[in-house]
Amino acid sequence: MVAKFITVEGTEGVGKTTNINFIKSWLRQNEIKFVATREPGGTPLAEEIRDLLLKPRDELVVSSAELLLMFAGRAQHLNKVILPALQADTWVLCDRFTDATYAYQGFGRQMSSELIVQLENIVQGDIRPDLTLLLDIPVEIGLERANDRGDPDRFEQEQQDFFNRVRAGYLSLANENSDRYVVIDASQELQGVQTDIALALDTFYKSLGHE
Ligand code: T5A
Repeated sequence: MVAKFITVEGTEGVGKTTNINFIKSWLRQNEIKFVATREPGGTPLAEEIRDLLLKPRDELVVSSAELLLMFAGRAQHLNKVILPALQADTWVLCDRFTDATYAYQGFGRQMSSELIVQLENIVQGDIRPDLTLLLDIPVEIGLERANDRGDPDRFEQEQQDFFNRVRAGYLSLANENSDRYVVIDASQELQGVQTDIALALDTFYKSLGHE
C-alpha cells in the first residue's frame, strides 16, 4: 500500500491531542490526503466500547475483559476506517493503537504479551503502523497535566506504579521496534516538541522518496 499508517503513543497527559493537531497541519502542508482517528474508538460502535472502558465504575473490570474490549473496538475500527482508508490511498493518523495495548494491558496490567500477540494477529493480520511517534514524559508531569483537565477516567485513577510500568513498557517497545519508532522528549516546551516531531516526519517522508 502506498498510503502510510502513523500512530501517536504515550502515557497520560503527554500532549497527544495537542501534537496531533500539529501533525495534521504537517500533512496538509505536504498535500497528503489523510484521516485522523483514535483508539479506543474511531467508529460509532467502537466509541461506545471506549465509553464502557473509560467510565469509572465500582465493579472491578477484570484484565481479560478490558483486553478483549480493546480488541473488539479495534476489529471494528480497523475494518470500517483504517483499512478502507489505506486501500483508498489515504494516510491514517491514529491517536493510540495496539502498542497502547502492549503498554497498558501488557506492562501496566501485567498480562501475557503472547496473548496480546495472538489477538493482534487474529484482528490485524499483517497490518502494523509504518511510523510510531512516542511522546515520552516523566509520569508525574503527565499526570499533573492530565489532572488539570478535570475528573479522571478509569485509567487515570490508577496509581503511579501502574503508569511507571506503562512508560517503561513503551520505551522497551520503542527499543525493540526501532525501525518504526521515534521517541520524542515531550517534557520540553511545546515548540521544541513540535520541532522534533517535524524532523521525524520530514525524515520519514524523505525515506519514502519525497524531497
Ligand atoms: N488504552 C488505550 C489502553 O489501556 N489500551 C489500549 O489499547 C488503548 C488504545 C484513553 C485510555 O485508554 C487506554 C490509555 C488511556 O488511559 P486517551 O484518550 O488517548 O486513551 O487518553 P489520554 O492519554 O488521557 O489522552 P488525552 O487526550 O487525555 O491526553 P493527551 O492527548 O496526551 O494530552 P493533551 O494534548 O490533552 O495535553 C494535556 C495538557 O497538557 C498541555 C495541554 O495544553 C493540555 O492542557 N500540554 C503541554 N503543556 C506544557 N508543555 C507541553 N509541551 C505540553 N503539551 C501539552
